[in-house]
Amino acid sequence: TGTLSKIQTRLAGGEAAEAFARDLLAGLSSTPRSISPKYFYDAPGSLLFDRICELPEYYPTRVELGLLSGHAREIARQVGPRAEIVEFGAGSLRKVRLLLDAMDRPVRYLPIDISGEHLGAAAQVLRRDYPGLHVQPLVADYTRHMLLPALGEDAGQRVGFFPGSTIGNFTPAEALHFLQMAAQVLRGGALLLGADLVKDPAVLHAAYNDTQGVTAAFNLNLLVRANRELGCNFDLAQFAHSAFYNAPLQRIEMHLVSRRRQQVRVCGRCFEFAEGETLHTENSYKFTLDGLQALARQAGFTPGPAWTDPQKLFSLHWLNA
Ligand code: AVI
Repeated sequence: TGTLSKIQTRLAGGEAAEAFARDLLAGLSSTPRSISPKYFYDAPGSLLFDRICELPEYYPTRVELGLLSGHAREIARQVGPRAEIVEFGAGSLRKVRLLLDAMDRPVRYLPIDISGEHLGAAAQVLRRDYPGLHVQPLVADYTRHMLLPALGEDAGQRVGFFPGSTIGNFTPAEALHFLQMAAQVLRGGALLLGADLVKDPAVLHAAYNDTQGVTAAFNLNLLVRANRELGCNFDLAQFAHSAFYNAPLQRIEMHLVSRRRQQVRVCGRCFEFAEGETLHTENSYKFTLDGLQALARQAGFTPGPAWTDPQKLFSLHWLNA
C-alpha cells in the first residue's frame, strides 16, 4: 500500500482519491466485480445526474416534486411551526425550497454533505432567499454516526429530509443502519423520506435506459473518472452501459459490460475482463408502501401518513422518530 498511496497522492492528491483507488482495487478483485455508486458523483457526474433528473423517462424527480408541492399543506401541518430541517445530503435546492416555503416560520436548516464545496454554494443561496432562516451546513458523512448541534430552545421539532429515493442506492443492511441512525438523531421529531415504488418493469427499464444516452454516460463516467484520477486505462469504447430490473430482488441493477476480452491497468495492477464480464456499479431498490413502512418500524420509527401519485410511481413518507 505504500507505493499505492504514493501513486494516488501524486495523481489526484488527497484522501478521496486514495479511498477511490482502494475501493476500485477491492471491487475489481472480488467476484462478481462491483464498486460503490458513490463514486458516480464527481463534478461531471453530478452534472450528468442533474440532466437525468430532467429526462422524460426519469419520473422520480418530477413525481416527487409534484408530491411535495401538491401535499405541501398537509406536510407543513405535520412539520409544525418553528421547526428545523436536517437534510441528509445537500440535494436539490428545489426540493427543500418547496418544503421551506410551505412551513410556518422554519428556524434552522442543517444540510449535511461530504462535499464542503457543494454545501457552501447551496447555503449561500438559501441565506440570501430566506433571511430569517439560520443555515448551518455540516461537512460530514451522513451514513456514519454524526453529532448534531442541540435543538434551539425556541424551536419546534427537528425534521429530517431524505428525498430522491437515495435510500434505494443502499444495500438493505445499509438502509436499515441509516434509518436506525436517523431515528436516533431525530428522536422526538420525524423523517420525511422519498422512496421509489415497485412498478411495471417496462417503466423502470425506460427510466434507466433513456433514449438520449444520458444514463449510459453517467454510468461510463465512472471509468472516465478512474482514468483521470487514478491513471487507469479503461477503453471507453470497449465497455457498454447495462441496466435491468431484477424482479426477485426488487432493484434496478446497473453494470458496465466488457464488449470483448481485454486487460485494464488499475493502480499498477493488471485486470483481465472476459467478453461479457461486468462491473456492477449500482443498485436502485424499489419499495412497496408496506415494505418501506416495515423497514422504518424495524429501525425505530412509527410511520405516519404516506403520499403517492395516482399512478403509484413514487412515495413520500412521514416517519415519526
Ligand atoms: C440518486 N439515485 C436515487 C438515482 C437512482 O435512481 O437510483 C441514481 C441514478 N442512477 C441512474 N439513474 C439515476
